[in-house]
Amino acid sequence: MKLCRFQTAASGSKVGLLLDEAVLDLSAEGIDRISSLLEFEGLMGQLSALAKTASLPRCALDQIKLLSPLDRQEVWAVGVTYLRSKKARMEESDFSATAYDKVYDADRPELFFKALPEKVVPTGEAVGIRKDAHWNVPEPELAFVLNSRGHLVGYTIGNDMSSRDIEGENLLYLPQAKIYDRSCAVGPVIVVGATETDARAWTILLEIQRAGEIVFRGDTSVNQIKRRFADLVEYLFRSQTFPHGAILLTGTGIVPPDGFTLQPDDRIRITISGIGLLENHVMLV
Ligand code: DO4
Ligand code: MG
Repeated sequence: MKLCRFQTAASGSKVGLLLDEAVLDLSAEGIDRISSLLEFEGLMGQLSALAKTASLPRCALDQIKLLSPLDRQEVWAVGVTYLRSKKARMEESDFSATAYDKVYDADRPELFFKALPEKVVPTGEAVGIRKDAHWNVPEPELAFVLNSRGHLVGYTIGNDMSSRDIEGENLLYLPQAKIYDRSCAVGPVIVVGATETDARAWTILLEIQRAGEIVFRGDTSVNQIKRRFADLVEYLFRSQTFPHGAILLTGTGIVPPDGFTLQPDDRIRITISGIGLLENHVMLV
């Protein structure tokens, strides 16, 4: 089952169930917030029943614009969950290298705040690269969708845009490397009903296009994530409540070569095999 937020030319934001050829408009059932829907007990059963409700309005896919599939959830991220990320972080920094080495093997993961929901960029809109950075990359990541009880109720795709020169200069600059205008994209949909075993079989593919040419292509498997999904969620919810749930980006396992940096107008295409495609172009912010 795929959930989304969308709008039409005539409407504000709505919650929908994405079918092959159309979106079922769940607002006709009084469902107007995706974060509230994700709180339902027996979510899959409820969605299956809604999918069979013939009276629900359908909107053709070419008549809607997809919004990011979150409304009130904070976005957090976990870092250094793939060996590839640990190596890249150690290479880009000098005196902070041991911190990355240690956190990769530590019980406690690296967790950091990434974005407020209203700052998240949906598929089709521009992500940002900072004007004061000269080494910028996308980080294509599986994202957990968590309700307020800390239940992993779905999966989506996240792009943890990052300025590698800023994070490499000094670990204390990490918030500036990670949090700025348009630094986080999430979407296009939330997949409900997949297990950790299903998700670990998925592939993540990153393609970057410049003037119509592919300038970087890389892939990884979700199964390369070193930590158990439940452990990541447990640490995020330790001593912290999320009244509207949260989105957790789970780290990157794809890092372009060191000579590569994003440029304005590049197109970033992130595909996760069980979810779909998150596509954004790049602008200076
Ligand atoms: O420690 C820096 C951030 C790492 C990160 O964002 C990742 O591994 O995806
Ligand atoms: Mg990341």
